[in-house]
Amino acid sequence: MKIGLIGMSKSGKTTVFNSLTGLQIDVSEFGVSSGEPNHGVVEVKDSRITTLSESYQPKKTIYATIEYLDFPGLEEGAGSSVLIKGTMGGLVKSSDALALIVRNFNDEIVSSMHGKPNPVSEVNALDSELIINDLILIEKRIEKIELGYKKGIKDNIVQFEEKTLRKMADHLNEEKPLRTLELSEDEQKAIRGFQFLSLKPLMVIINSDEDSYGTNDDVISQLSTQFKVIEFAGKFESELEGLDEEDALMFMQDMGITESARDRLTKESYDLLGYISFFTVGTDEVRAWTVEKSANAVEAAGKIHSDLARGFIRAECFNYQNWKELGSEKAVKEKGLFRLEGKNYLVQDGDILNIRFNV
Ligand SMILES: Nc1nc2c(ncn2[C@@H]2O[C@H](COP(=O)(O)OP(=O)(O)OP(=O)(O)O)[C@@H](O)[C@H]2O)c(=O)[nH]1
Ligand SMILES: [Mg+2]
Repeated sequence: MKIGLIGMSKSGKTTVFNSLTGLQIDVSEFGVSSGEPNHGVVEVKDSRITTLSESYQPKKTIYATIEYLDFPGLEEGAGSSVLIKGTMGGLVKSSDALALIVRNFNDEIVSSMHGKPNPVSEVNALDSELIINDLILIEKRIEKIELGYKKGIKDNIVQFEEKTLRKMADHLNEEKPLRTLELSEDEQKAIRGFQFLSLKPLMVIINSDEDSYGTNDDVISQLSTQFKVIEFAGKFESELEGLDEEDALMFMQDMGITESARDRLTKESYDLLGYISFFTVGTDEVRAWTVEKSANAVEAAGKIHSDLARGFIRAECFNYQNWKELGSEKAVKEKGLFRLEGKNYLVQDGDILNIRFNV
């Protein structure tokens, strides 16, 4: 899973990135960060995998991972941002979800250059950037389609695409992001080749300072009508990284933070994207896999290897929760909770699967 951290200049993206990844990339009030985005991969420390691993004692234990990309800040000014162009644009577009980091901390120098913090207007400005990006993309495509019409290239498929794009443009022209537009299955198919930014799953991270953390309900409830919103104390949390676990926990408790930024964002990301985890276990390897909530057994098998999907016969299946409660695979079988599932079985969070397949 790949999450892109985007936001206005100096909103604390790199600070939050450091708290998520444990890296220590330089942050400063000055200067424009440019060039490549920062990149970090974090294991999802699912306690279920840890417990399974303690029991099966495998040679390898493999957690799921989340990849974070920390992008340079956007400067205000419609559609001019580096985010949207070139390789950087490609990377933003390849993210599964975007986390919008907005400034909600007092820093005199940053405020003198970028104005006082105003999370709500910052979110709106950013959403507008995404909207404009998509409008430009659509206009370019429509121009191309029209050029094609002049050359006599006009079939039902391209006409339907044009109609869909115009419907989307109307929505965007009302300053509404594409994530709020309903599209039929056919319409979704017609635009599958494009990567629209305002269509991407998006969450808002309010980056508050230590003093105001936990007292921003007004802002949070305003934004929550449109977005999934999380509050972080970015700088505070990035400074916990150097401490040992006990001290870090104590500082967090003092602040009323019950879970690390990393754990919270992980949960919210799975939730936002509608992802669940299933596991494979054995003496060789205990491993977590990530699939969409609607995935069936064949799709889950395909995550492991395409051969397993192609030759799929049945999935042996039991659930982590039952295993944990009953204590062993044997006990799960005795209770009749060890099942054989077919292709169309909808995989559940915490399922432990073994795919039977033909080679
Ligand atoms: N008090 C306080 N300061 C913060 C917080 N987050 C970031 N800062 C400060 O704000 C400045 C900018 O932080 P960065 O993390 O570099 O911000 P950025 O969004 O990555 O900046 P660009 O990449 O240049 O857009 C630094 O001086 C940080 O120490 C925070 O939560 N509280
Ligand atoms: Mg930065």
